Amino acid sequence: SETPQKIAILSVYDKTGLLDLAKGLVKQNIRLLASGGSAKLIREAGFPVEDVSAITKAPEMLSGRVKTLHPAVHAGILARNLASDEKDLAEQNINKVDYVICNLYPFKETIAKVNVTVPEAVEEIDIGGVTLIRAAAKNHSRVTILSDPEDYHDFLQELEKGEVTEKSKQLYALKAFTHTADYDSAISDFFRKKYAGDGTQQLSLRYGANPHQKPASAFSPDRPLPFKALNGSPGYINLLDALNSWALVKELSEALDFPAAASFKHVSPAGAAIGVPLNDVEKKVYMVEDIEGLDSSALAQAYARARGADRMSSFGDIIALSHEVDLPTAKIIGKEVSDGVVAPAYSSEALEILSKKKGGKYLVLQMDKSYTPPAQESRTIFGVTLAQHRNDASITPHNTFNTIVVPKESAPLPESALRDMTVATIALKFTQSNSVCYALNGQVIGLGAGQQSRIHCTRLAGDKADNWWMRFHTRALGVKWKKGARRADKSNAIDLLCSGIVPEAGPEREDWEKNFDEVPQAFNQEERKAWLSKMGEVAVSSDAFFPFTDNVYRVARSGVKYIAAPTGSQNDQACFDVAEKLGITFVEQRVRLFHH
Ligand code: 93A
Repeated sequence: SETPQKIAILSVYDKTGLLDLAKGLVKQNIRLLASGGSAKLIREAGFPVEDVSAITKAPEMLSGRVKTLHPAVHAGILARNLASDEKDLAEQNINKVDYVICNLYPFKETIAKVNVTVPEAVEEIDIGGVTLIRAAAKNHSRVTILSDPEDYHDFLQELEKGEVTEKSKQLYALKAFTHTADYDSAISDFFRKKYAGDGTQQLSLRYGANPHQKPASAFSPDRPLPFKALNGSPGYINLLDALNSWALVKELSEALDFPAAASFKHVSPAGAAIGVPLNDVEKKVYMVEDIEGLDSSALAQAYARARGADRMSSFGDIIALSHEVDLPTAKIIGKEVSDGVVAPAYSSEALEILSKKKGGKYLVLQMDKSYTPPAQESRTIFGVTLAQHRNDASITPHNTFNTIVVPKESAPLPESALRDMTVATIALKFTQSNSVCYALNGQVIGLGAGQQSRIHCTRLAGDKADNWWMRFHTRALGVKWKKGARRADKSNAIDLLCSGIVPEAGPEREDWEKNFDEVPQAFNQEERKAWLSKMGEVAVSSDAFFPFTDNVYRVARSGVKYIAAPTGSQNDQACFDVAEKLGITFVEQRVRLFHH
């Protein structure tokens, strides 16, 4: 039997290239059916074309809202080369459609106009076109869908040679699906801003990472945002810090079944801790001796430790707290320079104190405690989308640190070591890589982030741990401050003293001396060495393996007794040997924890 005449349906908003395409189709003896405007243009150019209504036997209605939506069109497109489909078509006297050419109403262009109203936007939501495109794309094993005028030329060339290849049909279908997906996300973006842009699902941000990066926003495409601003409004980097630090304290608190706190800066922790009770010396070093109710709040003690670890880095932090914020915790925060806090709840007195900070602009975020992020996460770098499974590896004291490599005949690890390895390792999971973390007493004492070389990281973190320990030296504890010295100035002055870089003579020295009533004597090498040699029982964790033994030698100088690290380096054995020689227990931690 004679092959039936092929049919093309044309319905395009963007009429670029339409006449050349019509000409090429007619040349191949293809029957053209088109919607109102498309048909008119083709007809006026002198090519044979019928209105879609010729097959639907129904007029375009509702001012064009219904043009191509009809079984005669969609059964013609969707029918397969199956006997049952053929039978259905024959019964209804419908012909198969072979080519669909369609592009959509200009929704994006319309909403880009200033002050566009919802009714104006609504009129530009294409229904029939999307249906044409999706139907044809669905049936791409038989039907060709052209949704981009750029493709007309190549399509016609293929057609002149015979038929459109399978591969081309697949690529046109892929483009079609992408086109409708992009179109639909523009529509949902528009309505999310209109109907849930009050922070429930969409939040406008002042700017992105930098003030010139506008516009900026945070949104959740498929559900409400998991946080609410109770005070202040978050910036882009605030949210990077808040979401990462919240994840950290949630995990840490669950892993050790204790309230946890973190102090974040530039998307890495400056400190993180659980609320191990503080002794009087610690209270002094962490500048919390005068906080009422401190001893009865594990959360406050956790934050005192997180903030106290590296006071320099914590200046202007974003704080995460695992439990409802109470008065003692709010009182500590009230004294510090900080940008914001995220927690699952706030007592009313705590919220009152926090809301007054920074002239009333202090950021207070309430996090939905039960929120679990989707398994898949993605982001765009230089226009390219990267997608991965979220890092949901679980780190727990009793499952993660079971493999003791050296010493061979090791006693079980003390609970305190397991706790500190857990603190250090969970902190690393949320630290920009490379990262190395030293921990003691349930808190981070030194963390090196974002170094390209591991040994630099190990040194940086170790130097911070040393500095932390020097702050417990009687001379540092006994410093006589000038009356009225501010907390931040004290932290800076102590840092110079404890890092062993007290300025010699000159204006910097004079500035430093201004902080004191009695200028403390700088530590000499022997004093430092003697005091640092008293540091012990420290745990260190690394986000990836130690490539060289230098790391093991370095950690040993900062009181490390326990190393938790992934293995896989060519120098594994050499690292184990050095650890053993130095009396360090080396625990294999099987999960690599790069974070970027
Ligand atoms: O309002 S619609 O969603 N209803 C329809 O049935 C329909 N069919 C095609 N819009 C519809 N279209 C769209 O009309 C196409 O996607 C295309 O953008 C436009 C082409 O209209 P015309 O051929 O009248 O210029």
